[in-house]
Amino acid sequence: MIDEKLAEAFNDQINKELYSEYLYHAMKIYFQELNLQGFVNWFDVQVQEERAHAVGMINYLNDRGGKVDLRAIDKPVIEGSTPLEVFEHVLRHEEFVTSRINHVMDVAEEVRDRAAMHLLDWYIKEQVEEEANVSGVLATLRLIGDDKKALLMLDKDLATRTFVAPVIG
Ligand code: OFO
Repeated sequence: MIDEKLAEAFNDQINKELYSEYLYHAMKIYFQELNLQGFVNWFDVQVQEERAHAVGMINYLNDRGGKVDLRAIDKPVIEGSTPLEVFEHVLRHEEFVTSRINHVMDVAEEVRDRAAMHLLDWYIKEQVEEEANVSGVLATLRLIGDDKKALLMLDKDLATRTFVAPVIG
């Protein structure tokens, strides 16, 4: 049976992952309105990944005999009004999520739950990848500046991203 304090940390993180899904849905709609279909695809993959992250924790908590407590998801608010600013927001958000996953790991260490630490190792590695992915797009957007042609080339590139269901744990 999982420690109650750790179960609470997981429940809080499940809410954060579902919020991420919701936020990226809002950003997907932002790019739909700009008719940048490659960006739409990039966020669609992001939405699916966040759902998988949440479900991974829900299933884990359930397997460990913890009570899954789904909470209200905040209204997503996009900070910024240009593609560059939106991606700056994505990076800030992922850095925040990384800090929250680290917090769940801190609790797992405190209650000496080795099985949970093993699972959380996967999430910590995943956050490294998340931040690297976003930083890559952000760097290109900074190079692009106001060049519309270059923006359309990036859009084409982002259209090739595909969702691969993660094997969590
Ligand atoms: Fe779940 O990694 Fe992004 O937020």
